[in-house]
Amino acid sequence: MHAWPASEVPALPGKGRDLRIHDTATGGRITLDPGPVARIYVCGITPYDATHMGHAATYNAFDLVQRVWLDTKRQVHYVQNVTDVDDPLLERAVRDGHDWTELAERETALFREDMTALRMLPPEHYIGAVEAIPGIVPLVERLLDAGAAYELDGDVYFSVESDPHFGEVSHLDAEAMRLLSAERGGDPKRPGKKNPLDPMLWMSARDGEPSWDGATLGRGRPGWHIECVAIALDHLGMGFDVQGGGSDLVFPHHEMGASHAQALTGEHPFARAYVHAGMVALDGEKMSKSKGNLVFVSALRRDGVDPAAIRLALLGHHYRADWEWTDQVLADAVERLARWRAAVSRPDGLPADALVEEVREALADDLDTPAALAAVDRWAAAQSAAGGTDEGAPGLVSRTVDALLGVAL
Ligand code: 5CA
Ligand code: ZN
Repeated sequence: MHAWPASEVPALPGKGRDLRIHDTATGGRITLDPGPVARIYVCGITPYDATHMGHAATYNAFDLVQRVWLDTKRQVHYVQNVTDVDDPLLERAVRDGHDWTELAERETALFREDMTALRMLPPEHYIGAVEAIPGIVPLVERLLDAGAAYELDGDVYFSVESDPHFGEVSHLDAEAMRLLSAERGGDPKRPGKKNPLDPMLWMSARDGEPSWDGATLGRGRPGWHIECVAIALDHLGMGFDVQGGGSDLVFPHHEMGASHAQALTGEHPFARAYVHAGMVALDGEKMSKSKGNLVFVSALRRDGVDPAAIRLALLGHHYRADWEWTDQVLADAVERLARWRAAVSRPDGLPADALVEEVREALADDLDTPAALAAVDRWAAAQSAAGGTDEGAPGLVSRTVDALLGVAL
């Protein structure tokens, strides 16, 4: 499917730094060393409701990863999926009496608008689960042939024991895995499974639900993890640089995805770094479509909030932190945006070469956006207090904030 229009990324003088980022699998910070073309896969939305601030915060983090890479003069090969058929989407469509395809199309269209407004760079390949099905079926057949999958009453399950590296993304113990599996789309209690954690690869057609031709698998629809594996392997191959998503995807989604890919190819690792954003909460609970405690990007836009202020509100928190959305968070961002705009709209100003390097260094240091914002705050405060004579400075600051933080002043 099509993605959304790309906003221009201004080129800055000099060159950015290599990104040091926290990798969930190793539990520490690693320096990414992509080649001339960096490869990133970011898990996309399940389009049954509008983009909320939690989604926006997660996509903001991975947009910054790309902006740092672009600043090192690399190309970026970026792939994102849309889980446009899955249980929660079908359940919502039934609950509201909507056609599931129309629901998915409508919410995906709104997501594109939100991403465009927030100046998130679009993926080169934006792929829906439904359009990936012809590529998923042969992968499931291969896993069956290799003995890494088995059939249970017409459904096909992946055997976690087939991957010697299973567990190396999340490092959770079996009990924690069982609890999270039950919470996040798995079925650990289903009788007949070889291991309660084994996830479904192919679900045979159910009455009243959509299904597709699965060749030797029979009619059905794909499991969730194999969807992202098929899309990532097709467009990026093994050993790509970053797989990204929120921390609720560490287990089972990213653990299972890594195992599927490793069992399929005999290679390790699937991704060189697994990077996870913290959870945004509202009223003390994780913002989630299933709970309904949501602040939507589109609703704020409709209320006339400048998308640049929304983006600054996200940037004010470290991407790995769990944080709470409040009216005050937005009010602070609106006020900061006004201060920055006033500072860059003076005809000349304080030299900003050092600021460019400070912002670069902050982002290269595990995307430390609070430090990057503090550096711009300092320049803006000094500029407002004293001003300067460097004619190029305001333009350089606004290009820096645009190129590295995605905020148009
Ligand atoms: N379609 C799958 C991924 S393949 C999915 O998780 N979709 S989602 O719509 O539920 O979430 C999209 C992205 O937003 C995921 O990376 C998820 O981790 C992230 N996300 C969801 N809720 C929050 C939240 N409250 N805070 C931060 N990120 C969140
Ligand atoms: Zn995914």
